[in-house]
Amino acid sequence: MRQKFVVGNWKMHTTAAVAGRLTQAIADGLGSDTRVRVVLCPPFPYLALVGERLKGSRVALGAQNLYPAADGPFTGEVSPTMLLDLGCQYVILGHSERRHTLGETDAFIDQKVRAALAVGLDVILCVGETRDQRNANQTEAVLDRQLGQGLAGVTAGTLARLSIAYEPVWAIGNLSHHATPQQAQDAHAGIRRRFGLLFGEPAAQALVISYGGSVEPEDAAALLSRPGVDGALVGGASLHADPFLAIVRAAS
Ligand code: G2H
Repeated sequence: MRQKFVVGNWKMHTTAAVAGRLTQAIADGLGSDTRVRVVLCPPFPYLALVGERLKGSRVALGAQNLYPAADGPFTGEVSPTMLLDLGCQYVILGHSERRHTLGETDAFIDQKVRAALAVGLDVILCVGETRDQRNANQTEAVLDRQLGQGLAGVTAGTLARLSIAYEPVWAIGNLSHHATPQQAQDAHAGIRRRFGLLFGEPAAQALVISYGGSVEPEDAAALLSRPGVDGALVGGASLHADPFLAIVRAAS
């Protein structure tokens, strides 16, 4: 039985004041309920502040990115151990905004996954096809490629610290075009099949696969009740406590 997983990805939003208030409201709203694993991923500058507010709560801290080196002349970048120092347990890697807006390749994402796992961070690896790729029936091929290359550095010993987020690019931040529960279920089944080929059936059955792409409280229950949809990676709706808490409740 896979525990449901809900992650708030704040992207490049909030201020210090808003981040503090939002964290407090979410931690208070969740109380001691541990049915769903919950993670907040604020922007880098607010990690310490959010981590401080999360102390004693059941919510874990995650980052939205890292640079795959221990240290060195990488101006503006943040290393895996710096994230650990700040109290992060999780890191989101391969998000489509980094793939498509910032030009990250599968090979670079592979390096990041290896670097994160090597220091003990839990990785949330995002995969997903564009609208054109879906229309050209390339969804499966794209997901296979992103998984094959993104998971090249994953070993049996690190499998338990990995989850996948299926985020169809055409559904992100696009309330009029989110994936239907059936589309999510089908894609998740394909990801789990592929994962089974790479790591074996028991690992595939244990793998947590979340859906991301304009998840809102109104559609969360329908998505999260589908077989194989184990969680939600939530962007816009995680920027206010009430909708985010409603999504967590829908996952319970
Ligand atoms: C997809 C998601 C969170 P949103 O990017 O990663 O954001 O829910 O705003 O589409």
